[in-house]
Amino acid sequence: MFETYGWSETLQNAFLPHAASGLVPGRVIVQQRGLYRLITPFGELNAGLAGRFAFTARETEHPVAGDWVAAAARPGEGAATIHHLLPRATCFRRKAAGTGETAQVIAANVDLALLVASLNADFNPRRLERYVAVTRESGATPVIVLTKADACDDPAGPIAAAEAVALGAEVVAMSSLTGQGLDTVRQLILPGRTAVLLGSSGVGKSTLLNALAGKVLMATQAIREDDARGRHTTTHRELVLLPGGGLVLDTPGMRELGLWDTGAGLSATFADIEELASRCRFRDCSHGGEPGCAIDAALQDGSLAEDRWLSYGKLQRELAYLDRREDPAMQSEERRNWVRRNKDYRSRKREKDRGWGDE
Ligand SMILES: Nc1nc2c(ncn2[C@@H]2O[C@H](COP(=O)(O)OP(=O)(O)OP(=O)(O)O)[C@@H](O)[C@H]2O)c(=O)[nH]1
Ligand SMILES: [Mg+2]
Ligand SMILES: [Zn+2]
Repeated sequence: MFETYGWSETLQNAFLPHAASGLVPGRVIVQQRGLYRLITPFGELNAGLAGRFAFTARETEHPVAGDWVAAAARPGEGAATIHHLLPRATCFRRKAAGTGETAQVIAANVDLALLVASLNADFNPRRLERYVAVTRESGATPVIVLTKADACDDPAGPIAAAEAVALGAEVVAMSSLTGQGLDTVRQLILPGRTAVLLGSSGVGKSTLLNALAGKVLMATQAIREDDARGRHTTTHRELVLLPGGGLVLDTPGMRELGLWDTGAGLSATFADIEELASRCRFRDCSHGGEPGCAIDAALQDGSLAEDRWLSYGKLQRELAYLDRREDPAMQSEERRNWVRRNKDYRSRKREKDRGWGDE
């Protein structure tokens, strides 16, 4: 039973020193504030952090759903105490809500990120694009899941819009109601592999999990009628073992993942723009009206969508902002340049006043 939760040889090796001190391995399947539920060789145990661990570990090293830990088990009491975090294979991080000063770890050891958006409302390709970037950075594989196909008269438009920002990520249109596309999603979640559901409240993440599980494990709730937004029904993160052997982590809806140092992810998501930029006549082209600028040319002939270019600039600015906060010494010249170029572009476009916010 325990092995089916994704235990591997790498983890076994990392765990060896802890085995010597009498601890057992466990995976965090539920995380609700400071309380954890672990799956261990003794079955499920409720757990808290050992005082010393809570005191010395950095915030980002506190266990989250999906993490593997070394714990002292008290099976008689159905309880355990977490002493160590095992190394993470992948890690989803975002800026903490509000301040943007500290990273918040959302989920760990995730192989596949199901980036969920609803086809009938609140469809925002720009947000999907950022989710794809964050996912690539985390080390997990992004898949765009478009839900509520049954409630959409003309899914072709949104599907094409999603494909345009997916850059290689698979796009699945599905319905948990009719079962359309459900098998496609199911087949992506291989035995022993972990998928996380990410997306706004009300898009149908928990409904999809229930459909995959074949029974109601998570509560779901109708979205509000006045503004078609979700109600934040799911309030904790929970990892569920599917009948087919795959694992799915349900999460509370979030409006924005935010960004946390997506250097590599960003390049993958905007490979086309970076390829274009490499064709500008001048190596240090600011894409601000220089002769032979490939970006300008592409914007003019329409082969590069203006939205996409602006979206790229927005991500670059977020990154530059994070760079400054994270480590002033590591500010990269390249990123500062992009900020400047984008400002140039914006001032030239100001009269059009498209509005920057995307929400
Ligand atoms: N028509 C239709 N409705 C769906 C589908 N999937 C989910 N819904 C409905 O959408 C509403 C919200 O679904 P939830 O699964 O609770 O959404 P969620 O993403 O988990 O929301 P949070 O937990 O708040 O993040 C519910 O009323 C579901 O019945 C679908 O495929 N088709
Ligand atoms: Mg939910
Ligand atoms: Zn240029």
